[in-house]
Amino acid sequence: MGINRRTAGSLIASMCVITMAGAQAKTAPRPVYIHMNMKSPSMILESTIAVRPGQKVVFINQDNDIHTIVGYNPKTGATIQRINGSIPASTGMGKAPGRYIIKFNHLGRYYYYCSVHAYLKKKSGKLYIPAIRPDVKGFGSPMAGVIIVTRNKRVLAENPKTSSQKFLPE
Ligand SMILES: [Cu+2]
Repeated sequence: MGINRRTAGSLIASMCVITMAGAQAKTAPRPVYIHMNMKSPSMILESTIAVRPGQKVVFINQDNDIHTIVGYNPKTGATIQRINGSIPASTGMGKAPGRYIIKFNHLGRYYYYCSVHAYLKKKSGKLYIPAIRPDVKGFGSPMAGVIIVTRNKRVLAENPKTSSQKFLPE
């Protein structure tokens, strides 16, 4: 009788372990993808996205042109050193496109622009905003965006559908 009870106890304990492992796997967030694509009107398909702290953000360059990701403070125009990527051009169908991966541990809004195709310009107010570089042609808007690091489920749910896909058909 005593042995049976102990066996039952350890069985329950091992079930708990399995359940917890399952729950952990479920909460590990998938990366959020940002596609840099000059065919999209904003040049960056998902120019506003939300992620949780620690969740991977993966920039994918789908163009045959190099892009950079430079973080900046809109109030001062200063560069944020931590956000600093350079993604080579995609080399064609069947080849892996260039990527830049970054994670954020702290809540907040992180602004960035591509220094090849945009530059920071001080607006008549006080904020610095990215503007189209005068020497790049065929651009409808500056190449820039914002990453919102949040735990707000409603904000997280507003991500564009494409942000969950690694590769998009060109
Ligand atoms: Cu660019």
